[in-house]
Amino acid sequence: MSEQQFKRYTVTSALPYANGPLHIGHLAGCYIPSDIYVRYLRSQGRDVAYVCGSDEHGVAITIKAKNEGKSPQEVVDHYHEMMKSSFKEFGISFDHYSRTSAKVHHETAAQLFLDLYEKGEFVEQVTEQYYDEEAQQFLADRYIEGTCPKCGYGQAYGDQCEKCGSSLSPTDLINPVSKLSGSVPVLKETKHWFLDLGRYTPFLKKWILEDHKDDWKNNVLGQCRSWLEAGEGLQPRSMTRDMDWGIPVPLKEAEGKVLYVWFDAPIGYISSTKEWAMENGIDWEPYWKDKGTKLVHFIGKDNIVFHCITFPAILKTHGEFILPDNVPANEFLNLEGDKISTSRNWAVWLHEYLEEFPGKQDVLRYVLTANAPENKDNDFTWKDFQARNNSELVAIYGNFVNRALVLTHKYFGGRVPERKGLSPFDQETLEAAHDFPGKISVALERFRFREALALMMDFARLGNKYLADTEPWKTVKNDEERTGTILNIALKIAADLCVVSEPFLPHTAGKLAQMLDLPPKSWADFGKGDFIMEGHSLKKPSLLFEKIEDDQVEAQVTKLHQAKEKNEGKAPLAAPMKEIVSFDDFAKLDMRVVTILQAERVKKSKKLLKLIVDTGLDKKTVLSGIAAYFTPEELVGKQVTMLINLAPRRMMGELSEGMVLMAEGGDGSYKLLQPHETTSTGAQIS
Ligand code: B3M
Ligand code: ZN
Repeated sequence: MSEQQFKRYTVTSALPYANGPLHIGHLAGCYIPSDIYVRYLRSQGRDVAYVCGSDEHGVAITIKAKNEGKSPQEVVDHYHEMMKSSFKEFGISFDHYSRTSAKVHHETAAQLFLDLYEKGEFVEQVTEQYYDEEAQQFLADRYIEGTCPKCGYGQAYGDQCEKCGSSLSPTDLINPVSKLSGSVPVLKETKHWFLDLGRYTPFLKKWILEDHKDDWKNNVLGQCRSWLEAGEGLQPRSMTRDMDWGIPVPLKEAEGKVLYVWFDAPIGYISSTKEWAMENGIDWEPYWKDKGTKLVHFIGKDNIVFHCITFPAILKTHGEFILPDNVPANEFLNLEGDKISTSRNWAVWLHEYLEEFPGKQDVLRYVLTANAPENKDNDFTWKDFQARNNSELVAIYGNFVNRALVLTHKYFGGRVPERKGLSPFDQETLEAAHDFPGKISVALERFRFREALALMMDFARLGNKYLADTEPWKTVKNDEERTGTILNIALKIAADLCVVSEPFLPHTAGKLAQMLDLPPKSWADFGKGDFIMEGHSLKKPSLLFEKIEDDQVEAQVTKLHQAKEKNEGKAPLAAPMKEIVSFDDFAKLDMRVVTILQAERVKKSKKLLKLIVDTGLDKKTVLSGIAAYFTPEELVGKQVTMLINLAPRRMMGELSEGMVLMAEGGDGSYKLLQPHETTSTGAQIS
């Protein structure tokens, strides 16, 4: 379909996980490109719904909550607000920003699951999955860690090894350990609902590899090809999980199970559109169901399989929905030559940037677009940030606009002078100026944002060079009419530039429009006459950009390295403090120095040791989860500390009558607590 034939556009950007603040990698990956695209479409007068929201489900959230000692709800509430405000500050102009905890979303996702269930699209399967007996929980995806069978990396996740990139399933891991309790998980049967992706392969192959081979980006086609043409074919994927955080599976027999986060999250685009439409009294359905709608998903490369394979398979088989017309995924942005990493604190955080470079949102938008990882991974450096600001935004765009306005005020009292008697150079310049909006359009419609931005800057360069070559500050000495023509042409370029730069630099374009006192103009107005006329009065100019000094960027680089060093050298984070207890509650605990008399392994348990201890009052049996750290032999005869009045508990068929006290290091190590010097067995701890 050619561009003009689309009646409307539904544009989405990946729903960011509400488990941390946003950084420049997020902006560069999918939020700036989608915002540029949408601002351009609106300027063309097209009908657009631009939707996004926070992704609030999945293990990404529950693990963060556990690490912070908070509830998942507290985590998502905090980051949802924080992300929403960063997007707003950077001018990301969503029509609607929702969240997957929203009621509409829970209902929409559950309904879609039921629709597929009723059509018989799911394969129900009982499989063995890892279960943590101590935490009494199945261990989904990233709740399990172990050694990668492919490369030997010790901390591979249940779904992926971050070292070698292999995608894994939990049972592939060697020496799996539960991240919840540190215990060795056991296999236990559980039922899940699988989507047999293999069934959709012929359709997906035709739709992606044939129908879209010419309009999708190569990096996206390449990944799709490797999924679709892999030897073993697409494997069935479970669309449900054993977890208590998420959208309950809407089936009676699925109690305690929730929808897989990658089933519900993309449906969040639909729910967000519904919310937007409801709030504005519009019908949401054409935006998802009418063939005249162009659906575009902006994402990062790690989300390609879900947006090009899983979600379209779901939409297609459901039957009522349109499929994406394009999925212009970006590659990754690195920072100062190294992978951006939240855990290593190697990132430029948006909320910090806003504090340190107030009012400079457009500078970051500009640099991240100029260096966008459009076809391959790319690097952000502070030196390049400074150079692009100083030698492009300040020296070309800012300088051109400022000269045109200041000179008009100086020579013509701020009124647009008449254009008379064009020189060949004037004509050439006007023709070139006339061509820019069209060229930029073509690049934008093809998702070539770097190219479009470079053209926008070339347009400013044209204006800047025009003034440098015509030198109105010299002609003014003896030819006022010529000077007027020059400034008229310069102001025409400035007004056009204002409109074409709005998608890229919305804050700047807003200021420029004010200085020019430009009536509301948009892309659709090109070709309908000049935007500002002779005699039009301009407002007072002020500088659009300012130079960034060496010490400012050096401070950023230093900060980055310091944060990283601190992070690498520092002791693992201490667990947060538990609730305050009264002295009376504390006094109820009977803790003693005891002596270990016997120690042996517990059959069928990799974790437990059975200890017989002398408490000074009696002998007690204790089952302790320390088999991974101590041999029975080294324990016998040792004095350790123990809580002796803990209610007895049956474990692996044995009664445990207390608890040996241990110190759990943030690195996962366990140490026994022993008296500094030998003391009498039964000594009370107070
Ligand atoms: N939250 C993953 C991510 O941030 C995920 C995207 C969902 S898009 C529907 O990489
Ligand atoms: Zn590996």
